Amino acid sequence: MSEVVFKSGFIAIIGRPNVGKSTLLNQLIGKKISITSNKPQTTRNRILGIKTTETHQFIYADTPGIHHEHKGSILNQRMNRTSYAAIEDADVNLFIVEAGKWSDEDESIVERFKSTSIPVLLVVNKVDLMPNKEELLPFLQRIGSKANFEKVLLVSSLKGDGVASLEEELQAYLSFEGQYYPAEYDTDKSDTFISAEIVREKLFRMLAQEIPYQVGVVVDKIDVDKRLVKIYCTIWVAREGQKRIIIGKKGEKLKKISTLARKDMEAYFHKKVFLNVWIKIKEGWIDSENLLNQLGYHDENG
Ligand SMILES: Nc1nc2c(ncn2[C@@H]2O[C@H](COP(=O)(O)OP(=O)(O)O)[C@@H](O)[C@H]2O)c(=O)[nH]1
Ligand SMILES: [Mg+2]
Repeated sequence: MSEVVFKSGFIAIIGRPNVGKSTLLNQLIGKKISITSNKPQTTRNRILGIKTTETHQFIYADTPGIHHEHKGSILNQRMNRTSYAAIEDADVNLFIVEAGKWSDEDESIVERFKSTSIPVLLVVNKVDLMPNKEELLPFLQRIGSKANFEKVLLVSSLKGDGVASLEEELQAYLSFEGQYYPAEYDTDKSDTFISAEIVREKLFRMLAQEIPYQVGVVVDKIDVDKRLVKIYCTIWVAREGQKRIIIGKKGEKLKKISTLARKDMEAYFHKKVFLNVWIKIKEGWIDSENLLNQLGYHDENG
């Protein structure tokens, strides 16, 4: 009988904004690690989700969506570079697309993949929105031949369909004979980072189109007691008007954002949470190298 060798590896989750990358990561890990919303570019950093089984350690990198750069801020450019770096760091890449949809942005990501020798699995997500699988066939034929994909897999990240077989397929690509992270780790991110992300998710979900993109969240301090976690956080905005919108009439919007965030934090920490949120104005933070570093958007290329 041959002995089973434990194997680990990195899997990058790549695709244009809003195709469901973060939803897929959370489904693969079985816990909310990466925030999601129906607005593109909710994810700004590379976030690792780690799953350890008896025989394998899967290290998934959720990435910001790759988008056209023409009118990009420094933050936007950094997000693209983060995603490109993840492609090159992986043992295998998952190229996530939306069932029945194909755009120029998908096309330019394919071009990226053509210039690397790292294997790519094509993952067609949101198949729950196309219950008639026959309608999907012409689409699969058209995009399946765009590059040298190892496999084509159909999933619904929202419902979880196809996610277990995706994990099974991935085993073959994990090449390191050992373990990178302790088995109990499910992310590489700190409590500070995850807490700030939770607040950011609520801003994305509660505010109209433009504003969430101009907002940064920093958790300044976390005090962990036996039964209570105290979290002090600052929302950075670019203008006075944005501050007013976030606060809302009689402070109601901010109160709602804080309450929703606190509930998610309590689920994450398994403890009661006291959350204190400040809003501060700093003009042009989105193009300030300094503040971006402070907020944790490090330039992956140096
Ligand atoms: N119907 C459906 N919606 C999905 C699925 N996966 C993600 N979504 C939704 O698509 C939107 C974008 O998801 P998100 O994970 O934030 O996308 P990302 O920008 O690629 O990380 C959210 O509103 C998700 O709920 C899916 O399999 N089916
Ligand atoms: Mg995302």
